[in-house]
Amino acid sequence: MDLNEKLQEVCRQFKIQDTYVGYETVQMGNVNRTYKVNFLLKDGSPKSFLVQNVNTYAFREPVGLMENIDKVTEHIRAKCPGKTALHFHHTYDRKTYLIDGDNFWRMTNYIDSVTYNAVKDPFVLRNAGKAFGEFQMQLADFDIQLLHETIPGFHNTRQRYEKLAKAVEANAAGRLDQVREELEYLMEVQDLACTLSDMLSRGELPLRVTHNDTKINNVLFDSRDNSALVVIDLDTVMPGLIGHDFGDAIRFAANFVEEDCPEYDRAGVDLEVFRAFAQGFLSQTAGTLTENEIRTLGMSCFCLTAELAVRFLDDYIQGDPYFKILYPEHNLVRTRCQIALAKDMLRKMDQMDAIVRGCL
Ligand code: GN1
Ligand code: MG
Repeated sequence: MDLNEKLQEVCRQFKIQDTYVGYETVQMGNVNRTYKVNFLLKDGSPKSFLVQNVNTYAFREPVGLMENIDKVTEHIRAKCPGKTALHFHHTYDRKTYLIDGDNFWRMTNYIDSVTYNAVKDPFVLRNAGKAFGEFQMQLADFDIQLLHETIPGFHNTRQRYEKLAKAVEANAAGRLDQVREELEYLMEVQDLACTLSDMLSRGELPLRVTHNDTKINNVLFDSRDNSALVVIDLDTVMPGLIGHDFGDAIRFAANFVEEDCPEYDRAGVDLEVFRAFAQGFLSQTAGTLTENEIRTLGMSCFCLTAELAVRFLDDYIQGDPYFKILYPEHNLVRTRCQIALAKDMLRKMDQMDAIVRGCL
């Protein structure tokens, strides 16, 4: 069965009975595969849905993951009933997913919106910060115990380093000689990169319910006025630290270049982007943050950037089992770009800290 037939069949299983027109592959994320499927209604008007093939190598417990998403979206919906929301379709046996062999499918409404990978407009950035801050606040009273840990130790940087060390030892893809310099740098900054993880182990930072994958393209915006409609990609909603959400958002949005840009010398943190995002994020969250959380927001950006460099490098050394790649060196280029960004963050740490203080 080719993909076209497969998607048609998946839609049928999710009880869509309209006339199938075709699909478009959506460039969304580095882990799952996403398709926009297009239909014609009886009256001839078009209607689309999103179908995703969840990567079960990354998410070993996809059923638990869907349970998390259900609970979290219901919790938010109860608080803001009229708001735009992701809605997961159900199969004939009332499941929000369809397992077929190795494939794990799910289907949601398609929300007409715009997303941004790279944006400098402070208005958009403030709105993105606000959206993630608001998301965080909406889940402040959500019972952490209800959540499955969809990827255990997801932002446990120490554990990420241990995994890297194992990959180095195995050298499964024979790529070790190409990555000596990157490894050396990451080992040199290991303790600093593990600041958040270590503080968490010592009980110095509170666990919250966090999004954990706060790329700015996970916020859908209204194309008319650039207001934020909804935060998407709830696969990694888990107990986490505020710095995981803040740091990852800055890592992605405030970089002068995209995260896989091969011109490493252009990578770095744009402080105006940092400021706009921080203003939005802190406008929602400042009142609830502890002094330790505030003090580590700037450092969280470095931690999350170094952590992702470790993950990209680990994947490259292993022969790319985890992240989708477009060409053989993709994970190496990603690693180098994140390292360049991390270095610039260390240079600008005092400025980032000062901006955070200025937002309070
Ligand atoms: C993955 O697939 P996507 O783009 O939502 C990854 C994130 C990384 C990101 C880097 C579950 O997110 O942790 O920061 O790639 N998600 C997972 O682009 O591993
Ligand atoms: Mg994601």
